[in-house]
Amino acid sequence: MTEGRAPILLSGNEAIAQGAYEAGVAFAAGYPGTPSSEILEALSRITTVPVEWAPNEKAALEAAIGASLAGARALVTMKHVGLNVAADPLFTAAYTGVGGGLVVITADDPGMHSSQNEQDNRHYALAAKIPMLEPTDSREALEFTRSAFQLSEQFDIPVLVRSTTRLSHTKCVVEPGTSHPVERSYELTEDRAKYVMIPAHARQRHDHLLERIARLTQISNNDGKFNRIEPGSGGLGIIASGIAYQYAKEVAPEASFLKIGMPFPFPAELVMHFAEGIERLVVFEELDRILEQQVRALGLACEAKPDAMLVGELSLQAAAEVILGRQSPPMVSTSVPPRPPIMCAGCPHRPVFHILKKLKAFVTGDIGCYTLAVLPPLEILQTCLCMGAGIGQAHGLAQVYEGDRPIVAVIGDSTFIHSGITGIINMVYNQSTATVIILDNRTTAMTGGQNHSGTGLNLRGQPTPELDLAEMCKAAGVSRVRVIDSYDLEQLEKTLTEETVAKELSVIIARRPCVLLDGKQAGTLEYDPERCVSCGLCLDLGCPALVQNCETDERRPQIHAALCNACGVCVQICPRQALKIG
Ligand SMILES: Cc1ncc(C[n+]2csc(CCOP(=O)(O)OP(=O)(O)O)c2C)c(N)n1
Repeated sequence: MTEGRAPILLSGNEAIAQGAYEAGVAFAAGYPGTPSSEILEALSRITTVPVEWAPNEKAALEAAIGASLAGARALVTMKHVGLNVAADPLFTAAYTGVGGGLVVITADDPGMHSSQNEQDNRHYALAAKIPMLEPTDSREALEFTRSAFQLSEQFDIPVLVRSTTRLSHTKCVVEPGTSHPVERSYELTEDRAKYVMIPAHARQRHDHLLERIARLTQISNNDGKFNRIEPGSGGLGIIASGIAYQYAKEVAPEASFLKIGMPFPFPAELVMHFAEGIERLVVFEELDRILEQQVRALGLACEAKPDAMLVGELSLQAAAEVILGRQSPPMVSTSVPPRPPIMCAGCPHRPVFHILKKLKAFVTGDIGCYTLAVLPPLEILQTCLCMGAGIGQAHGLAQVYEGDRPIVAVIGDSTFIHSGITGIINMVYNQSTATVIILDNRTTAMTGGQNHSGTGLNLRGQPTPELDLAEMCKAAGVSRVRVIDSYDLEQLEKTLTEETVAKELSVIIARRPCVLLDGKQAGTLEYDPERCVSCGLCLDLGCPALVQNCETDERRPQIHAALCNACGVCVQICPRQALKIG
């Protein structure tokens, strides 16, 4: 990604970063989350301005609002569910408006490739009264992001840019431009009527917001840049946005299109104009019926997808079915062997779950690599709702459950920093008896290994003060805090047994760097078939480096030497020393 006009291949995420760079972004913050994570990483490679991982999306947005207050152009990135976390400042930022342009990227995940739900964040634009731009490819991702900063300043309002997984991760040719640093000095602005949202000020700002949205509606109807009519031949007219537009265009290139690049404010006049002379109007959009409902509310008859397509991604087949009324065979062979996600060989989370299983604990979970403990053969995770929820759930369970099973919450280090500490404060305050295990693998592994406040390194990998999770829990009032090595099975079992029987809150920090950070341990795993009694205990770990030997019906392991990281956990489990690190 360089300056100049030579066309290059960029993913949607890289194009968003390039657009922000070209707009002269002066501050960027976010929290990782697929499919958005690469935006800040790409931006950090092409600019020297502050580009930061925040502990969560709310903190990221608030920091960007601060930079914008001083007149700086500021970018915030997050995945769709991140906007739930950031929604509180977002809604009121629509009232206050901005100083420098403020652009919020929401990367949605239709089909839930890597998410716990597939909410359609276009709803946020309507609910918060914030304009939204929705590009259909990398070229538009760049242009729309650049334009979003201008719109934000022109209309004194944050601007949402919505991407989806297909757009974020698909590469196409774009022509990058040069950066245009904004010529302004950043000042401390005193404007309490605009920025202090006491009810008396907020009422006025709400009126002002409606007036700003009315002016933005003119852009939405008339600008031609975001929402535009592409005349075709015949009587078929298609209203489409985002990636759905690409599918529709491919199956019906002759149709007339109203391409929606700004779904909010909705271009009602343009839609009415488009519908004139159209014999058959079809709305084609991914996830919820947001455009369709607004088209129908204008009294226009239209066709749209069946309910079955409210779930998951659309496709060329879906477009053919809805627009052409015909079933078509898949354009790409789908006979790819399934490859279910699995914790890596040597993952330090695995031994913790092995012991929890032994203790028959009821484990409330959270989101991260460790969520995979829900799958066979571990099958021990009982809940996964949203970041931080496992701690709250364990507390609630422990307050009412009177049986013998230990109640244990597991949470990753990044997730703990994101939203775990309030749960701990709640547990201390309300005298919980549950156990919390922080699975501290020194990274945000699930989303690609990003640094966070606990790693001692910032987004660019430079040293920065390291948050001490144990001290943080002690400061919150937890008296039983223990730090152990996740690979040390004996210590793990002893500690977990002691802490789960204790009738008070304990926090155990199970620490060991992610294997993808730390690499292979010294030595090579060796197997002695003479000693093996086929108990299968090693196989029950579910390590991909140890699979059942298919040449026998007995539960004997076979070592995948190329995968094994020589963590030695299976060696500690084997009761007959049939496995050893040589
Ligand atoms: C609100 C929200 N933001 C971001 C994400 C994306 N995400 C899922 S898990 C996770 C953190 C994983 O890191 P950690 O808790 O340290 O566990 P690890 O994967 O390292 O085991 C992130 C950022 C999300 N699901 N929800």
